[in-house]
Amino acid sequence: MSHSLIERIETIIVDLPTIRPHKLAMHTMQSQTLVIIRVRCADGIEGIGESTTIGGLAYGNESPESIKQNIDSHLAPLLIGQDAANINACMLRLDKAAKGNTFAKSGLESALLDAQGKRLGLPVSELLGGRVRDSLEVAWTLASGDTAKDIAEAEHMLEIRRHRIFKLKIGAGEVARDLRHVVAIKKALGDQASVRVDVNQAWEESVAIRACQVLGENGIDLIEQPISRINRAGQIRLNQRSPAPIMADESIESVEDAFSLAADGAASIFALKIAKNGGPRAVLRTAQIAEAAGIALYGGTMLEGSVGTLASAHAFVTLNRLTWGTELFGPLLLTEEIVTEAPVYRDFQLEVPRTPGIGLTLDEERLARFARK
Ligand code: MUC
Ligand code: MG
Repeated sequence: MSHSLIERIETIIVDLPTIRPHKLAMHTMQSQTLVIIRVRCADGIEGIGESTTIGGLAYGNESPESIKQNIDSHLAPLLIGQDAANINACMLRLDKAAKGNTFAKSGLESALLDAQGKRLGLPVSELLGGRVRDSLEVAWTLASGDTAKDIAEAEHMLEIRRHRIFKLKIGAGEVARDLRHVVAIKKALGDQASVRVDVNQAWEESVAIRACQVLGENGIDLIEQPISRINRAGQIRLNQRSPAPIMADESIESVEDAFSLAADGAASIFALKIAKNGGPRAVLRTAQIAEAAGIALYGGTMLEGSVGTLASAHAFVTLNRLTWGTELFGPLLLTEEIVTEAPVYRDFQLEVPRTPGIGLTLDEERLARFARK
């Protein structure tokens, strides 16, 4: 009888303050809510994972509350009594019984990987086949909504050598104003920085055609999800016309989505997100599809806290080419930590721990303080 049987799964909703409001096309975040998952095994090992989204139901199909409920009522009972060391069998069991729910599955898969890493004394990156780097370039999102504030924030980040890639969240306002905002920031930063935009699906194709042209002509390096994920034909046309490369983000809600986008030629870059694929192992399947299709890679985020961020990072350090870097800055947007030692950001990079599992320990006192009552 295996000692690594799963005995207990706990889900905890945690509400944390952010350093400033974070303005996206569909929602302005005033705080962030994490779902922390603890998987307790018979051998005394506990794996931790995180399932986090943005703005309740504003961004994806799952909210923190639905993630917790679906794990507690449907997914956890399927795993209790199963062997935590067989992650394949555990995840197949979930996929067989539950459609979608990739955010919830991602947190569970992360926790199983963390537990197995701790059991074997290996970092998650090594369970995923081995890392080819120890750190990842990390972009910062400028999303205060104010041009002058965003320029000052970017200059500060360059000065302290924390970020040299900046992503601007646009699409909520009038297009001409958004374009002026982006061009002003690129002009102010010049060649010291890579400036990119994320429209979060807000434009219609008729608007995006001109806007992508202006962005490309003004030195913007990358345009993320300019139009709706539903408009596949429009995405294909834009990918052919835009002078700046188009990245698919919301268009990828599963590994199967990634395959059909690649087959259609609807983007030249994929944003990889563990939450949208069903975990750190699942996201690597999307990466393999992209690699085979000649599509470049970017390590995306759902603005997770430290646990979800490092779970993503362990997957991303195994990739051969991560041409567009990552945006794993979630912990830096939060004013409070729930782990004993925060991830280290240095010299434009996030360092990925070599300690067993994900490499983090929950701070019980802080977790209790910020857990939703
Ligand atoms: C998104 O759409 O990419 C990632 C960074 C950020 O500021 O928002 C997220 C979500
Ligand atoms: Mg995006």
